[in-house]
Amino acid sequence: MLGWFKKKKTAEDTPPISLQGEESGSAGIVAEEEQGKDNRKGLFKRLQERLSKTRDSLVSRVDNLFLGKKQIDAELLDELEEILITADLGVYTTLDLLDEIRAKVSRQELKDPQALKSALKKRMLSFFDWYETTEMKFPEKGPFVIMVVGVNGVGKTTTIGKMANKFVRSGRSVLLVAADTFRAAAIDQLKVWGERVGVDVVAKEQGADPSSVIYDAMDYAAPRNFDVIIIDTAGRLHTKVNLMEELKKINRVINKKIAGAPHETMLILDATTGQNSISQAKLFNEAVGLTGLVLTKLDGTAKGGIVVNISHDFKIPIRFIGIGEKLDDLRDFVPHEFIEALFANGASQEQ
Ligand SMILES: Nc1nc2c(ncn2[C@@H]2O[C@H](COP(=O)(O)OP(=O)(O)OP(=O)(O)O)[C@@H](O)[C@H]2O)c(=O)[nH]1
Ligand SMILES: [Mg+2]
Repeated sequence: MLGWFKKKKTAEDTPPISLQGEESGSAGIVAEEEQGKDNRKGLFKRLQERLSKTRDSLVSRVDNLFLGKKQIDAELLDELEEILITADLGVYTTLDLLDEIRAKVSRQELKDPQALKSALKKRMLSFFDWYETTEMKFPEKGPFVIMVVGVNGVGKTTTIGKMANKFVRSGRSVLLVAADTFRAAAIDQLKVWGERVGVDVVAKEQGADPSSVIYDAMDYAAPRNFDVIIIDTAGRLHTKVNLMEELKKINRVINKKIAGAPHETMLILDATTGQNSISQAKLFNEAVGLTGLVLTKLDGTAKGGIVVNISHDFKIPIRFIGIGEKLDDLRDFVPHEFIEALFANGASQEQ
């Protein structure tokens, strides 16, 4: 099985590069040879730090629930419910989580805060059980085409830059396509990312038909054997029917040029918008059939519980999470690492 972001030469039988392929600390990109266990620890620590707002609003508050209390009673469970909803786990996910907790409490299986936190963590993790088979794979032949969609300002272009960087560092050649022709600044922004990462960008003038940019890009790509083509699209409100129709058209054009493409239709969601991202995921999925999600800005929000909520409500894999504005602030989403980082400062450390 071909792993994702794997060095081409080590393509078979090794786990995906995932977090090991990233840089640590603020010094920027470091040589891959220096990366090992220590680096992994550093990366985990950074993830933990970047999720601190959510941890404070969720796990630390759960800890505080027990101050001055010796047992788990109905009042405490009501408070827990409120905490989970406030951290944006959503009503249904929260109820689902608490159903099991309540049953365990009534069976006297949960008697102290430790046990309760541990049960919460396990149950949250179980919402990601279906993740086993979701790894992205390159097509047998031709480029892997990713179309990136989302509402305005969620971090599409930034995520594309960071993703391109990941691909390049894992030995892939990348082409970026500026199909967001709505603003001149959007085109320039993608070009800047292209320069930064050292990859080609196909762009036309502001106001050009996005589909025509895609035609040009595919013609440009055809003789050049790119491994990955990433298409930036204009931010659009998920509730605007005509804009969603435009996306469908772009989709058709891509498919006409490369059969089976786009292989990945990736929705970028801004985690700070909390529950609104649920309706964004729903409507974009209905319009263009999503194959992957990215949750950005997890560093700036106490509402990181949305990650758990999304996985509970949609069986669309979260490919990456954004935990900052820098090039290396895009992480592969690894459910157990995420949950572990959320709970890491608390006393509950077991899996
Ligand atoms: N803190 C933080 N900021 C982020 C993250 N991802 C993106 N941003 C910031 O979010 C802002 C918007 O990012 P863009 O990439 O321009 O968003 P966009 O979706 O392309 O926006 P439009 O093209 O206008 O729809 C920028 O200031 C980014 O630096 C993240 O993971 N964390
Ligand atoms: Mg953009």
